[in-house]
Amino acid sequence: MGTVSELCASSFQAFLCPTVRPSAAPDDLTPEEKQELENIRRRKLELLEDIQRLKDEIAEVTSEIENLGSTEERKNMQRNKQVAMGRKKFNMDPKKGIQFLIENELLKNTREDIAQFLYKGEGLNKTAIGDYLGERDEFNILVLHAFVELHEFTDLNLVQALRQFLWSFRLPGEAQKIDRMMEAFAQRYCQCNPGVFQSTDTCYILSFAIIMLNTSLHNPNVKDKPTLERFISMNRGINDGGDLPDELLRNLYDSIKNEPFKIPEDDGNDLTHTFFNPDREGWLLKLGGRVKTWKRRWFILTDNCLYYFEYTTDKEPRGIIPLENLSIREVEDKKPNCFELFIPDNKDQVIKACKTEADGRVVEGNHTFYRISAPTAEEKDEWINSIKAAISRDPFYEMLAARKKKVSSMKRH
Ligand code: 4IP
Repeated sequence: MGTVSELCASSFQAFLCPTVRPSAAPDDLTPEEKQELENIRRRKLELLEDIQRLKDEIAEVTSEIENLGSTEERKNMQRNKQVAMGRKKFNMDPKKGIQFLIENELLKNTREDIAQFLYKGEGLNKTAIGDYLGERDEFNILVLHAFVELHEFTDLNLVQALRQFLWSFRLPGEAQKIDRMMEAFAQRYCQCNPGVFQSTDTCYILSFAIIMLNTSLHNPNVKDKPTLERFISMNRGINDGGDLPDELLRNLYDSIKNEPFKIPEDDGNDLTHTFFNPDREGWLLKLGGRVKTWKRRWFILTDNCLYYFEYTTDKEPRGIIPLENLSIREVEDKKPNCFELFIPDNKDQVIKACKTEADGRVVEGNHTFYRISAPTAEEKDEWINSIKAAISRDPFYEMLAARKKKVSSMKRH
């Protein structure tokens, strides 16, 4: 005969392993013992029912979780697809792309969220980012400021900050846009580094001096590479009438000299290549003004003027042609690879220029057009492009010049 505890143990075993049937109650049990055994059996059944219920519940919850997972996954996939579509749209038309993302609740219509999206820039074309940030629209300007504020420039020197900034999007070619963006940059830099410059204008002008230095030092077309001394002297008086420390300028100069700016989507047509510095030099043939003789002259394109020299080593040019108000076109001539500088809509007017007479006197030129022949078709194209870039009158030069004048004329207190 099993004891109650033995019976309990076998019941417990049955409870753990329900397929094992407990043995039947022996006949020689007292009524109390029988009752107790009965209670245990009932309890066991109840527990088994509980377990089954729990199992069912677990199965139900698991299946719910599984279903939930797959809907969540589906939703995520759908969302990712839409984000990818939004990015594509943005790259084709930034405004439409942003609108699409907002309409599909993938982006909040706040300057902070949009700025963050552009700053992360995942899958976005940097030219498109630049276009969006450069827009004149009031909201875009707010986004631009939020975007610039996402950059951390604290304790960076100006070149390091510019490297970071100019890599986060591609500067658009339009003067007003560049002005707005560089103004926002200068403000942010000064905010992160108080006390480095006297004013935002100083930071703005020096930023451009650095961009131009980058071009002059690294563009193979520029033969005359500025020295540190020239860079320092070019930036005299820009700190609200005072000079910036030589040490600071030296560090910036060395940094650019050792490593040029990295420009996004660099197709060689970036502002740092052509916009600021279309300079070029080389041998060309030039037709005389009154007397139509061809002369081989060494031409230098710089400061929006064409200078020509008899020899490369000459200090004084034989002639200077300011390019302002002139146009350029290709022309056919007996000489190969010809192009011509002329005044649009006025073929009889003499071009404002100066030349040196045989006796050394500097006089006004006599040309109504300057016809020039390049040694090769390729050089002709390069000259035309460089001259075009130089003569496309850009208000940006004026804006920059005005700012420079302002900070140079300020008296420091
Ligand atoms: C001269 O011809 C040269 O071509 C000059 O070129 C030119 O002046 C003169 O133009 C032209 O008469 P000759 O040397 O045969 O006399 P450069 O000054 O390069 O020597 P430009 O104005 O082209 O410099 P006119 O306009 O002075 O005739």
